[in-house]
Amino acid sequence: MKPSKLTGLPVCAFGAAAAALAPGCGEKPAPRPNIIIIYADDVGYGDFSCNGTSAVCTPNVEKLAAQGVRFTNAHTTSSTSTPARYGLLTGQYPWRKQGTGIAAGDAGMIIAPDQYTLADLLKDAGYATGAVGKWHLGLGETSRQDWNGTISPGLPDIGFDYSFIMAATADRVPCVYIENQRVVGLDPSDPIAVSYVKPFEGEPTGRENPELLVMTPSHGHDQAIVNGISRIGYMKGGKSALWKDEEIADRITDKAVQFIADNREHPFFLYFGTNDIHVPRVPHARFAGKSGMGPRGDAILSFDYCLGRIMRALDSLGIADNTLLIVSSDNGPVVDDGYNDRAVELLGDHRPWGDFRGGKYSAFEAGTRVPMLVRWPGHTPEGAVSDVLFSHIDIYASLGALCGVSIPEGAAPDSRDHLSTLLGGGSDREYVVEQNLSNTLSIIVGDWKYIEPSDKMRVNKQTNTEMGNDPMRQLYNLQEDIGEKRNLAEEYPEKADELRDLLETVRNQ
Ligand code: NG6
Ligand code: CA
Repeated sequence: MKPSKLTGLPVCAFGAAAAALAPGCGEKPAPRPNIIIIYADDVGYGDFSCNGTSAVCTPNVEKLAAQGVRFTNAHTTSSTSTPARYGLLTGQYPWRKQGTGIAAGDAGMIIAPDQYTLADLLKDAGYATGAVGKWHLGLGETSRQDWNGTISPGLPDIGFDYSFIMAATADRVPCVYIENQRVVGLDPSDPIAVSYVKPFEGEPTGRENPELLVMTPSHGHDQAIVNGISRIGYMKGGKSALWKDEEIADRITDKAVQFIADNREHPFFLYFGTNDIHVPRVPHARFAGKSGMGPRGDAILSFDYCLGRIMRALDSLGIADNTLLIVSSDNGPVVDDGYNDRAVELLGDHRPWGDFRGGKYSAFEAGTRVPMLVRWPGHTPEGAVSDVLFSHIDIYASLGALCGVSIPEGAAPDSRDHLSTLLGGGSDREYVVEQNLSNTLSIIVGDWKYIEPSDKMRVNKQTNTEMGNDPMRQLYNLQEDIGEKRNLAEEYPEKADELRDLLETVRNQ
């Protein structure tokens, strides 16, 4: 049982249950704006032109920055997708829960139905709730889902009224859209089968049939072939339901815009996970070749365009002023993430990681310090830059505070209300904890960052990422050394001890 779920409360009904959430006499009612979180995939701090190191112009992100707050010190909880999304939606650090690492496309639900998610919270506050786009948090009970029926448990069990999702990532099977727990466009006479264990007889794979590929893998990604691109995992059937890679951005943005339009009359929460700019990068012909940086740069243009569509939809429906729009990324950037798409060769002066060290997968700043923009007209300052420390883990409690609802005991244990920071104000978080691919933890307190010792891989040679792992403990002063070049742990052992102890305290909480 969820802690205090108000089950059966119709969307936007204000019956007895909603009355229980109402403020007391004399208190100002919570304003209840619409809430949209656009969670980009693998977009680095430096990938947006508003952050100064991008060779790709992102005009819609710039417009958002001019109308709201641009954060320079915002952090996701993890440098990969599944744990970052888990932290965002549950308010619990992912390293507290087993099985929150990068999920296979056939993973069972990683957020248990009895967990009280951000979507549950907002649904109980009377919001219509929707999830569109990349999911990557598992579906069904186990990896033996029936992709041809209703996939259950699913998103309604964790608070989302509506969903139109990709099960995992574009480079993982099944390569189909799932709307409200059912595969879209499936022909029952051509059922889908998925395996992450063994290939299906007679089905070509990237490994065996490279002659069938239009884009070849640089590492991994040599299993099922869909649209001439080999993926992770094996899949058979479902031909009529397969997505077309170059249409993904349009399809999911259409659905996001539709959800907004359908719910314009009452408060809604939309979690929109873009596929851009994750591999395989296959942007629409509108963007192909337009950035001069190959598919990775073109995918950044595609992201920006989709953001523009959402912003225009809010304007044309007349609800932009009543909508809190948060744009960020699940983790930092990677250039070669497994396909030969010339991303490395064409990078030029573009610096996806900004001035930070590392990248996706890493404990260094580029792994988890992500771009973030927040706009709520009349409530966020215009064109402001915030250097205040902020973590995505706090989005949950901050939105709870915004809506004037209390979080049931035991839910969102690591999330704290930093609404004032989210809206561009002060109130520093005392510390931020981050996790890399190897589950090495680091902690930032003020100017200082401590990375715990780790024997794990130091450099991922495939992606060319410095992972931030070192058998020696690391201490950096981010104020003086944002590139994390000088390990000060030996020079300031007491500071290192202090951060280590705080990290242990948080870990054991
Ligand atoms: C890795 C994949 C990478 C990407 C990542 C998940 C290989 C060799 N690499 O295992 O391409 O899919 O998982 O990315 O398979 S994330 O942004 O969803 O976390
Ligand atoms: Ca990602």
